[in-house]
Amino acid sequence: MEPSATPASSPAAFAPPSGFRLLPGFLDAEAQRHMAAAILAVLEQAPGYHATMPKTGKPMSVAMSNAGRFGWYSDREQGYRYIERHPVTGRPWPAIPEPVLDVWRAAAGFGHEPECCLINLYRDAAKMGLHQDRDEADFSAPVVSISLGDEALFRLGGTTRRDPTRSFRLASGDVLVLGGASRLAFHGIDRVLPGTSRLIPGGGRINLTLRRVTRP
Ligand code: MD6
Ligand code: FE
Repeated sequence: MEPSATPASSPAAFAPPSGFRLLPGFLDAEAQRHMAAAILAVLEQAPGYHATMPKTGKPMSVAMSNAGRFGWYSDREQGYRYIERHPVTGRPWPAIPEPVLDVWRAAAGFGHEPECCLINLYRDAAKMGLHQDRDEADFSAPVVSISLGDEALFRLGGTTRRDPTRSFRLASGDVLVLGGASRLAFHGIDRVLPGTSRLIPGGGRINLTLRRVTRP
């Protein structure tokens, strides 16, 4: 796919790193409803929390939770890491719902199951700064992401922070794969477009990112 143009001030041509795949409309409306219900059930067991930035302790605007053996977490003292229990309830994370595993099996092209499903919940003006996913032990497995609910402006760059970036819309049901060279591409969410979907009760957007954490 060809990402749409960014502001004309963009200093250099943008080419998505290889291994980047956008699968628009991967989930139909019924599959989206089914998956949203499964994720809301996970959130009942493992409520969203606001992780805090390493060193500064500034809370992230996105609420997070996890399913799977490992959950991604961050706080001021110990920074970004994976933990095996919910930071507030102390319970192990719920299992990754089967329909979510099915997306990984179909899209990842990797012969081992994911170990983490990070749930990002965007309400109101929540956004996510440009980052790399690099807290995992092995970058040979891709990261597979699933978007549910309101549309978002996703920004994708290269493997250094200075590389040119492009933004494009992610809609409910879209699946994105960062594999190969794009596995370590910088990316973030500039903003969510409120009212573009009715999938999530109370509005907003849920993004699921599926990863391997350990080496198989
Ligand atoms: C989001 N996504 O879509 C944030 N990371 O809300 C990510 O941070 C992400 O979509 C790695 C691979 C795919 C992603
Ligand atoms: Fe990410």
